[in-house]
Amino acid sequence: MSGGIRCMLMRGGTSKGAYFLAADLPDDAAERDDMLLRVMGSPDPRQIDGLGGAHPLTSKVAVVGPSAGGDADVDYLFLQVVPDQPIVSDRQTCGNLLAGVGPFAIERGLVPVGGDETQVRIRIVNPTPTIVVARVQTPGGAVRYSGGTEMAGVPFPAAAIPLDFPGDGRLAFPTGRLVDRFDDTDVTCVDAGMPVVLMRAADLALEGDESPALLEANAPLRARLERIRLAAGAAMGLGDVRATTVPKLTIVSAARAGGLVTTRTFIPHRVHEAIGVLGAVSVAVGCLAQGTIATVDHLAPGPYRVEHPTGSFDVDVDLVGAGAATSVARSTLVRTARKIMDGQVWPRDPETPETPESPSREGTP
Ligand code: NQM
Repeated sequence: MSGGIRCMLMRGGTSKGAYFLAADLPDDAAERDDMLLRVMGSPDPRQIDGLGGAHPLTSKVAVVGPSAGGDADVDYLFLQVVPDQPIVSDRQTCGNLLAGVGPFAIERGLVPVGGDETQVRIRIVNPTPTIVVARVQTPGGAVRYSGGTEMAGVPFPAAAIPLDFPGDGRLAFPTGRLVDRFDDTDVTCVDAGMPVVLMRAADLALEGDESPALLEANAPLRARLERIRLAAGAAMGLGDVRATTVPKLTIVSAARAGGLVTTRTFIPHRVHEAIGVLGAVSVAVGCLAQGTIATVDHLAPGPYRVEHPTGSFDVDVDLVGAGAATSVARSTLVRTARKIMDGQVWPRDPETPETPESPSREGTP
């Protein structure tokens, strides 16, 4: 494929990514991933030769097409393009890019406009199929991006896009236990859409409100967290997670601003400036269930405010069952998204050799 490829660049929640129609990409996954590395400018920590923004949160791809099943309008495949390594991973989804999928599907004519609000039923195909309904504002027959909804981590308000997740009956604690112990640390492994390992800040000799930069600079902490992550990943049924971006690691401590909990999240090596969408749902579930390392007692009804480095994220979630048999009955949250650019992108030539002085690929997703 030597020509340009149709592509829309969008901010989805607190992330940014390239959105493609599935039909515009190679069918073969290996061919597609190789092309996406060349589109995004990987492997290179600066991604200077591509669309990627030199951070995992701005090096993302959404692939959208008509749904294969009858119960959704479109299928959404998320791909994490690792900035500094030649890795494209489909092992996680992204609830932030998900916010842009409804608008993108309408813009590309996959879903007809349905009045002032268009509901788009989206099947998240990776890692486990789940259906979510996005409510997109479409006054006058066109997607409205501007509006007054503020989101921590995005300095400019925009039109709200509520996302409704019906429960799917999946158990939220994949090890079958509410508390596990890895590397002499008590953890809770939870997965309510994003596999996350919860740890108490005090157990890691932290306060819990350290800055992302300070946490990323703490090499002994990072080494310990990686040992915990590898053990937890295997226990959660994710296999060998060395080269994958899941599970995430969230350090929890008491809320500072009247919310549910304070969080700092490794995704899994860089520290999130905020928190992922399904990551926040998983954290909330870990706090609401009794008997985990993060249980918060005496809760008022939701929505629950998950505090993070740049503000907070409101998650509305209802649980069914108790203990290791807990699952999510439903959850709802609100994001915003914005179309930034629509056009064609030119991947670098597959024959282009890397120059010997090109930056080191040492690094992690
Ligand atoms: O948890 C970052 C993000 C995410 C993922 C990450 C996300 C989610 O903020 O649903 O949105 O954890 O890699 O985009």
